[in-house]
Amino acid sequence: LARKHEEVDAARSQVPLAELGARVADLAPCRPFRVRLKECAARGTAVIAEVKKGSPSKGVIRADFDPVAIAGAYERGGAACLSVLTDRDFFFGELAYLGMIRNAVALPLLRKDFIVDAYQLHEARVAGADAVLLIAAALDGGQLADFSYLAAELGLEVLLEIHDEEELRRALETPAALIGVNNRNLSTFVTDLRISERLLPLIPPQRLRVTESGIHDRLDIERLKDAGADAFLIGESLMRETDIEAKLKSLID
Ligand code: IGP
Repeated sequence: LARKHEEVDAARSQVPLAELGARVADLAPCRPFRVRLKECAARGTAVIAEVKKGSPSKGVIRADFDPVAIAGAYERGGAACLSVLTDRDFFFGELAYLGMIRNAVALPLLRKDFIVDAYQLHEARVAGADAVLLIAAALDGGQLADFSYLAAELGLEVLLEIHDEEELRRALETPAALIGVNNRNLSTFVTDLRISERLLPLIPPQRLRVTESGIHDRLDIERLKDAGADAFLIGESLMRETDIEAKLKSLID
């Protein structure tokens, strides 16, 4: 995360916060992330499909990576919303992918990155995000509260990611409407759907319950629905497919 702070400082010296703030005033309203998930969940299966070239544990997972083409395939395949990796150092992402994808599809977009500074929330809004990921493991209670409040002021929705009971307890102290249970152990990178089976039932149903990582097929989705999942964040198993649209359709119906 030290590297992330350096990255933010570099961005801030290029475009000062005041300048980003001034741009926010002229932006179109955000696309409704939670409402779209709820509508898709009511009709069937709400998938947040992730645009991700690679990851720290797997390296590059798609050599012919074209973020706009992938976003189009996700939209045609019936995705509810998209998650866009913007972290460059670990996930081969770019902030600019948000704007490119926003111009190409009508779906709400999540900025997937490591948010450690309020500057990144302004940056997300200006770049074209409708929602941001906040990771409980990386933020203390004060930061979670401050970032949630600022996100709401900027019109951004928050997906608050947790890995265990202690993080869940802190998440429930914030107003986050969307809570994500990450099935990936942060130190080993191993995914285990039993993490969602343990934690999803502890989340009050007024919050929208998202399960993240390690979801491969229709069987996984049925199993996680039984545990109380309202929405599914899926990256790698889609990104590895030649026919992304067909794979997504097979997960949804
Ligand atoms: C997607 P998967 O196993 O389907 O590729 O996982 C998503 O959950 C994962 O990319 C993720 C992530 C994160 C990435 C979850 N939380 C935080 C970066 C930062």
